[in-house]
Amino acid sequence: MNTIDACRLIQLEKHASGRRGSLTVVQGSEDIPFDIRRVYYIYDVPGGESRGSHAHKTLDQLLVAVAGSFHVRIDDGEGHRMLFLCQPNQALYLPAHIWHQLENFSSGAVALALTSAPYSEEDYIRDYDEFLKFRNNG
Ligand code: T46
Repeated sequence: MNTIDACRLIQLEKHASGRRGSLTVVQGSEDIPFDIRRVYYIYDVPGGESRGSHAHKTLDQLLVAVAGSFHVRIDDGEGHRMLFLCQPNQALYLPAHIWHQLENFSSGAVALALTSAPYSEEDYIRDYDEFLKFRNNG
């Protein structure tokens, strides 16, 4: 069972090309510890709204603030931590079993998620008491 200590910030390489701007690459199983099977992104989040508020049974993810910024609250049932994502070349590795919530989105923020598996509603635990039971039985 993963704890919040397994969540970590990964510094991605930034290829700066002067006036032409910057480019960052994420290679599955090289820059991050899983193969990338799916990509989704969250945007147009109104001020004060949050996303997530669930845990995954098996899904590993990488979250990046490719524009703007947001906070990610991570919780393993015993402790919690708040992380701030604000750079397109910094990623949060968020493994399975961690309750997470994205909040405090800045105006224009875009949260990019690279994931280890296709979408499956069965993989979600959306009730916090059920999450605690899952962790205790795991
Ligand atoms: C997560 C946080 C950070 C799909 O049809 N396919 C997909 O791949 C995804 C991710 C979502 N959807 C549908 C399911 C819902 O009808 O899009 C709708 C919104 O999804 P959800 O309410 O799960 O969105 P969030 O922001 O609460 O959660 C998402 C991810 O689902 C989740 O894996 O960790 O962002």
